[in-house]
Amino acid sequence: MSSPPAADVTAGLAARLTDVVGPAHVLVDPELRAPFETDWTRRFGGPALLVVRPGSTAEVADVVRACAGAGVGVVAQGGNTGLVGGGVPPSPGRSPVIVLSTVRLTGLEPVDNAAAQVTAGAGVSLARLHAAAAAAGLAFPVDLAARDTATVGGMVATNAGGVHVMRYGSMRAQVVGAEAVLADGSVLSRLSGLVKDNTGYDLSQLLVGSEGTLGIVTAVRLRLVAAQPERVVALLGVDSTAAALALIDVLRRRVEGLEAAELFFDEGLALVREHGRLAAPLPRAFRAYLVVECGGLADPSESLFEVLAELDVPEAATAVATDRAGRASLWAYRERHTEAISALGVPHKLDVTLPQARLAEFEAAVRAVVAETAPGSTLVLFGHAGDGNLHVNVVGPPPEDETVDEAVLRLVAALSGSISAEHGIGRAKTRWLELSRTAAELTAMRAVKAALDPAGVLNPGVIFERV
Ligand code: FAD
Ligand code: 2HG
Ligand code: ZN
Repeated sequence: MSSPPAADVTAGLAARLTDVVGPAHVLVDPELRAPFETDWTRRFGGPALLVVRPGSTAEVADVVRACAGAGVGVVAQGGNTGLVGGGVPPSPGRSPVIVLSTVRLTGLEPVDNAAAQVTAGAGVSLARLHAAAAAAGLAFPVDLAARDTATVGGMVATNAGGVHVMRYGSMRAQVVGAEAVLADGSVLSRLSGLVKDNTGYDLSQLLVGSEGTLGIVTAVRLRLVAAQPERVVALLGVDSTAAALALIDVLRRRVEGLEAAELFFDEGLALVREHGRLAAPLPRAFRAYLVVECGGLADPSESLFEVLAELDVPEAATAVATDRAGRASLWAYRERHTEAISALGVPHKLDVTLPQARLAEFEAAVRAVVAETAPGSTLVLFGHAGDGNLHVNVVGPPPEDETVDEAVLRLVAALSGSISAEHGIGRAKTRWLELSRTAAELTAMRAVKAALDPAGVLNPGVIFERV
């Protein structure tokens, strides 16, 4: 993008956008803009010329056209729960942008029972989608702790994962089609719900994981699954990551309806307990903990208990719940890690995947690397062990000091992992993209970006520092 526009460009753009969406939905006042300008972690953000809240796909298209014409970038924002700074403006002094909030794109069509699908506006929250699917006797299988605020559009744009990937896949696996506005204001609409449709490139899937850099998603057609009303959650104490992985290996093969296998450690548990004033989950302490969940049409707990008994998992290492409240209280020990860490300070978040067989090796190595590169900091590890995905959180180094980030991501690359499992590259990891992508892949990715957004209007500085 060109150099920063003069104040009259902002005023002109505000007037033009007011014509499109009405005065109530163009926010120029710094106080009104503020919540849209800083990310959830408080580590990323910067000023937007203004925030605009279009109410329809046609309005989104007009907004994008007006911004492209004025040489101003567009940062799409849903629930602003993203953890890599992709949904907020860049730090001051970068190319000028506006924030396009999808908060008004909340249309939710009735569930199509014949197809087991639903069409949702980009601004629909995950919790609302869950409720709509449940009311129709179905389920939307992606779940994550930010469910009340994270939006369908943001989840598609980041290819969100969450706690059920091992059974149902990530967001990508649920997307049948999408509607989106491209950088030139044209509209792609693939919402008919055809499951089989081999008519060339799958443009809807291209948008999945594109983090607002290829198009503004305005609506999505999503696959639903059979509800699994009978559920059991077990919190299991184990002595090491290797023991946790060995347990997952058996559960995956022997237990019906295994949906989640989530790992955390004693230091994370202590933090969560203190933050949430929670009692100890088990009669004695362990080095590591696994939360597993199974769902089925019939009660899956017998199958789980049988395997745990065969494996001689002691009673003192097992807490189990089948009722809704009990299940939620066991999940709280895992789900509340993110908020407990944020209460300590602004975290460095490194969301990484390793080949499953190297996860235990990584756990030991990352502890050593963090101790060496960020001495005195607090390290909290947890994550989706069933997918080889660990969340490395380091609190202590100032937000702009990237020494520990660099060291951890280089370790991940050396162990053949990925520097982003589920949160994306955003603004946080652009420097290290080549650790996980070959030169040929980067050239192809840049070619896609250049073809769809040659002027770099959509989310400049996200995924690629420069196109
Ligand atoms: P935002 O934060 O608003 O935006 C995220 C990215 O998507 C940005 O690049 C933005 O530009 C782009 N974007 C947003 N809307 C659109 C749109 N309509 N069109 C195009 N681009 C768009 N993530 C996981 O994967 N798994 C988890 O388990 C998980 N748990 C979390 C728990 C907590 C407590 C928190 C705070 C976050 C968690 N996250 C998790 C991260 C976050 O919730 C997801 O990344 C989610 O997909 C972001 O949705 P959002 O609507 O908040 O998007
Ligand atoms: C989770 O799995 C989220 O809870 C957040 O992906 C991870 O806070 C984090 O690092
Ligand atoms: Zn996660």
